[in-house]
Amino acid sequence: MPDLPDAGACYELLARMTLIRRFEEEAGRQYQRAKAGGFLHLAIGEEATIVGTTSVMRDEDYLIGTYRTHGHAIARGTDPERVMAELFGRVGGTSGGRGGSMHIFDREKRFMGGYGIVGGNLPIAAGLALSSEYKGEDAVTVCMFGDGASNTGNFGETMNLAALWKLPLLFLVENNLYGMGTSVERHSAQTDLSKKAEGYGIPGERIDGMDVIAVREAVAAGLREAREERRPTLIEAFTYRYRGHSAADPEVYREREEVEEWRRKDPIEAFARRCVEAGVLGEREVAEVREKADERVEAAVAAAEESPEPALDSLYESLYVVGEAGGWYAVDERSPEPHRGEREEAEMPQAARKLAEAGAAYAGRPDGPVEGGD
Ligand SMILES: Cc1ncc(C[n+]2csc(CCOP(=O)(O)OP(=O)(O)O)c2C)c(N)n1
Ligand SMILES: [Mg+2]
Repeated sequence: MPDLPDAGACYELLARMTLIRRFEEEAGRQYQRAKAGGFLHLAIGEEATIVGTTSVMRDEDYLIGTYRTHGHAIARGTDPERVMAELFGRVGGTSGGRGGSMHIFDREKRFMGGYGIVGGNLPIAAGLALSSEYKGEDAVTVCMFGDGASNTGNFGETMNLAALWKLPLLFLVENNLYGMGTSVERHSAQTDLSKKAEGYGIPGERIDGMDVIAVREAVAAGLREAREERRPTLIEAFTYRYRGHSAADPEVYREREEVEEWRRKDPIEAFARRCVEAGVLGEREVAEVREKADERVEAAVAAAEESPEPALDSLYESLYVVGEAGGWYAVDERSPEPHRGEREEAEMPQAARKLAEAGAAYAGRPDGPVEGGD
C-alpha cells in the first residue's frame, strides 16, 4: 500500500471527497423535489477516483469527463454553488443554467465538461492536447470516461491519433462495472480494459479506484509520462456507483448484496479510518470535515434557490450559426418576419414531392430520370 502524504494533503483529500459526496446526496434529494430538471447521473461511490486524479493535476491542465461530472467540477475547484445553480437551471450556474447536470463546464478551471455523448469526449480531449502542443504549453489533458465508452469507435480513433501525434494525454477509464444496465462481461470482448489501447502503442494499468492514494500515485505517474515524454497512457480504475445509472433506474441488473459489498469498501470511510489509525488526522478533524461539507452544501442550495431563472428575452443568446447556413436550424436574427430557415421549411413539402416524382419516373425508365417526369 502506498504511503500517506502529509497531514495537510490528507485533510484536503478527505475534505474534497466528503464535499462531493454530500453535494451529490443533496442533488439527488433536490432532483426528487423537482428542483433540478433533465437527467441526473450521480457518481456516489466514485469519489476516490475523481479526487485522486484532480489532486495531482496542475491548474493549467485540462480535464474532460462525461455526464457524471458534478464531482469532477467541484474537485477541480468550481464552486458548489455554481454547480447546484446549474442543476436548478439558474443564471448563477456554470453555464448560466442552460446546460444542466450533464453539461457542467468551467473554462477558468479548465474543466471542459460535461458531455452527453458516450465516448464523444475522447476526440475532444485529443483536440485539447493538440492545442496545448500547438501553443507550446506544458498542459496535460486528462480524459475520464466509462467502461462502456471504451467500446465506441471514438475510442480507437482517439487512441490512434494520441499515440501517432504523441499528444500530452492521460486516459482514465472509470470502470464502475456497468454501462447503464449492462455489465462489462456482457458489453466488452476484452474485459481487461487496460489492454484495450495496447495495439495503438498506449500502455495501460489497472488500479484500485476506491483507494484515493493509489489513484493519486498512478495519475501522477501518467501525468509525468504525458508532460515530459509526450507519451499517452491509460489507467483503468475499478470503482462503483452506489446509485442507479441515472435517477430513473430500477436497477434490475444487479443484486442488492453486490451494492452492499462495495459500500463496505467505501472510499471516504476507508480513507478517514486509515488517516486516523496512522495518526495523521484526528477524529475531531474528520468530524470537522463532515460538518464543513454539510454547511457548504446547504449554502450551495440556498445560493441556487436565490439565483434567478434566465430572462425570457435572453432565449436567443449564446446561440450561434456558422456563416451562411441555410438550414432550418439557422437562427440569424430576432424579428417578427419569418427567418430564412423557416421559409425554406415551408417550401419543403413541394421540394420533397418533386424529388419523389423524379424517383418514381426513374424507377420505370432504365435510361434514367426524365426531368420533372412526364
Ligand atoms: C453514443 C451514445 N450511445 C448511447 C448513449 C446512451 N447512454 C448513456 S450513458 C450510457 C452508458 C455508458 O456507460 P459507461 O461508459 O460505462 O459510463 P457510466 O455511465 O457507467 O459512468 C449509454 C449507453 C449515449 N448517451 N451516447
Ligand atoms: Mg460504467
